[in-house]
Amino acid sequence: MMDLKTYGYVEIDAIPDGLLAGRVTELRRERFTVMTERGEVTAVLKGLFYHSAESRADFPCVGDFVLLQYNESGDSLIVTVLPRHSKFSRADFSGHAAGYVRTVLEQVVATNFDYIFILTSLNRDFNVTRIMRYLTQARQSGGQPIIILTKADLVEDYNLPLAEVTQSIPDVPVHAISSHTNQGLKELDLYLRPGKTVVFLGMSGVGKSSLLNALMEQAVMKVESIREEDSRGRHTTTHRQLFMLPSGAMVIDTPGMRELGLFDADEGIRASFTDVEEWFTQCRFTDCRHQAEPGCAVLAALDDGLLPLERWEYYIAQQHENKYVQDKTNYLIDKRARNKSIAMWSKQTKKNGGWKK
Ligand SMILES: Nc1nc2c(ncn2[C@@H]2O[C@H](COP(=O)(O)OP(=O)(O)OP(=O)(O)O)[C@@H](O)[C@H]2O)c(=O)[nH]1
Ligand SMILES: [Mg+2]
Ligand SMILES: [Zn+2]
Repeated sequence: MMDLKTYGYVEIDAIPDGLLAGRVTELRRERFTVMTERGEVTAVLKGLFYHSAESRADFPCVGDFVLLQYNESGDSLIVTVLPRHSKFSRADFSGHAAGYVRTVLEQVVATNFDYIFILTSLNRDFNVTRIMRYLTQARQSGGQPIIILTKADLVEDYNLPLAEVTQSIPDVPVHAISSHTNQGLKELDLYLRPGKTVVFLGMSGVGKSSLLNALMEQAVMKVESIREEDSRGRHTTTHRQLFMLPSGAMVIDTPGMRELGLFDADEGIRASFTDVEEWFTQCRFTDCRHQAEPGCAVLAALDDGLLPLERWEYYIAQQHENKYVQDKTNYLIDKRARNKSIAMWSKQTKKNGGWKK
């Protein structure tokens, strides 16, 4: 018998008769692996799920605690997803054909984690702006972001990039590590405590699965070499999976993302850029666009060097990225509403005996 509590904290008042609680550890296509007190079971969604869920984001995801109808001889049925205490989502640009984005959906990457490890390689691809893009999203997930600089063994001196990160992002812990030499891994014990869950995020090839393997002290995930010169990852990991480390902490390994769309990231931007937005309150006009307005505190701060130009540019870049996703989403919602009204209208017309009476 396994105690589900070791798989993280979950508040379950009373489990209805005949149902079993568990945590989703793996998702491949439509089939879930769920850790329960009866051990690992495979499960699918109960049919009612497809009718009651309002969006795909309500579907169970790796990290979720669920209730299921246990089936001894086949797939169990997931009937409920329990409330999430954290969630990381990205905008999913599926249906992306010939530069034409057809759908932007919220894709939930992982849930119920305590920490988000944002991994970036110290190789040539090192880029602080990219870390900040992940950070914006991570800050509103409900988990605590930690920045992990990987492949420290590939650079002679990582103190420079390390300083660059701590300067741009003063409030988030940063660790430089190597999964090949185990350098810096001990520092991570701080987070990898029993019952805690960590999700690994970062571009393909940065070494997420390598870090997992190093922490597991065995190869549980496939790792494939990349060309370090141009850092093109091979998208080796293709599904998400939760592992329990020897320490009793859990890690969710994820596939590297091609692009990280921000999803409704307004709040995250506010959290990330309080030092920038503080200047806004000092502009002469409340509707200042900080472009050429007289009495603009942002322009003055840029002039005086009190607000570093790079910092301001990061902020603008982030705003644009977010607006892009929002516009796409609004467009879709408008379109959906329009289609719905057309459908209702034609139904009504039919009921009234057709268009021409
Ligand atoms: N030198 C060095 N190479 C590393 C280190 N960690 C990972 N690598 C290499 O980087 C390449 C990619 O590693 P993976 O662990 O597969 O990367 P990933 O982030 O899981 O990639 P995806 O699954 O595609 O998202 C492999 O060749 C690893 O051996 C490290 O600490 N040092
Ligand atoms: Mg991987
Ligand atoms: Zn201004």
